[in-house]
Amino acid sequence: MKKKPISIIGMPLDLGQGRRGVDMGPSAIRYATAQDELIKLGYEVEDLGDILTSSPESSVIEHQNLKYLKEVSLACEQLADSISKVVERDRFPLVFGGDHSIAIGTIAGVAKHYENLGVIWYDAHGDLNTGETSPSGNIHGMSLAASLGIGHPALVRCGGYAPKVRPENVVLVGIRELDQGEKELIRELGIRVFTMHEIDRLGMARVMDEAIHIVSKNTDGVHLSLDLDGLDPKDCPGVGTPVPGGISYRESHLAMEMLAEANKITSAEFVEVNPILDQSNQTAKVAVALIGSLFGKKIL
Ligand code: HAR
Ligand code: MN
Ligand code: MN
Ligand code: MN
Repeated sequence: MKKKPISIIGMPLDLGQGRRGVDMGPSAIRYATAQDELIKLGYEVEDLGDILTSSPESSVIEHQNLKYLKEVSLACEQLADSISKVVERDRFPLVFGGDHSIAIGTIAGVAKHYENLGVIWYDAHGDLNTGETSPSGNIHGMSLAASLGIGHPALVRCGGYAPKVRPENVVLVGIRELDQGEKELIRELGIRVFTMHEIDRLGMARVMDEAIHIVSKNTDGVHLSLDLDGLDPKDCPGVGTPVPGGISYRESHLAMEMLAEANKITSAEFVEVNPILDQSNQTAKVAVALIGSLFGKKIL
């Protein structure tokens, strides 16, 4: 990866889901010395601090099928603004979450600077629900759909435009839990999904070769949206919605190393780190280790 200067932004939002603690994700990742890791790799790094977000105590749920819609969309608008300025300054935006609803803001800020943005969605979940299909009403399960232009206008139109990405430029990796409406949307849009089945069967190397090919084919930038629950809960226990049978620690490093080699990623976010549910900050440490590999760290 070319050593473009990096701007870190913390997004301590926890209103996109129901469990407390994910708002402390940015602190946990910083505490795991993310910035030092990048400096050691030769990058110039600035930390822009955290976006201001509302807390559950000061917010009310107005719609059970779109919980904290107003607060989430406002925070995402602010994140989109900050991200956009980082891209304008020709720096690499690196976001620490926060729950996965924040991807709505990150992608809104990035996508307006590219004709066609590719997206790698590394996750146990599809995050392809809408207020109509979601079993929970949690917006973190809707962020990829919103980025594709599907869902409530307050989410879909983040940054003042829609859609951000085209289905043919998106790949999902690590998927092992989808709701009925998500499965239907995947078929309808023809989105390429590498479930755990494909990872087991083809191996991570082939999956990532294909994934990189798809997201870089007709695109001029590629965003990596990495939900730590994509990894197996044995390696990443500090997440709000763990699903057994996930991507291994080593497979994840291989994926990041292959992305570094391909040199295509132009923005990234690491989300869903919940230190309250974690053991000794293990999940944040995994995030930082993966960030190292993504930015070119090699064993030898
Ligand atoms: N699909 C379920 C829902 O919409 C669970 C989503 C859990 N999501 C995340 N993001 N952790 O990947 O509620
Ligand atoms: Mn909070
Ligand atoms: Mn997710
Ligand atoms: Mn997930």
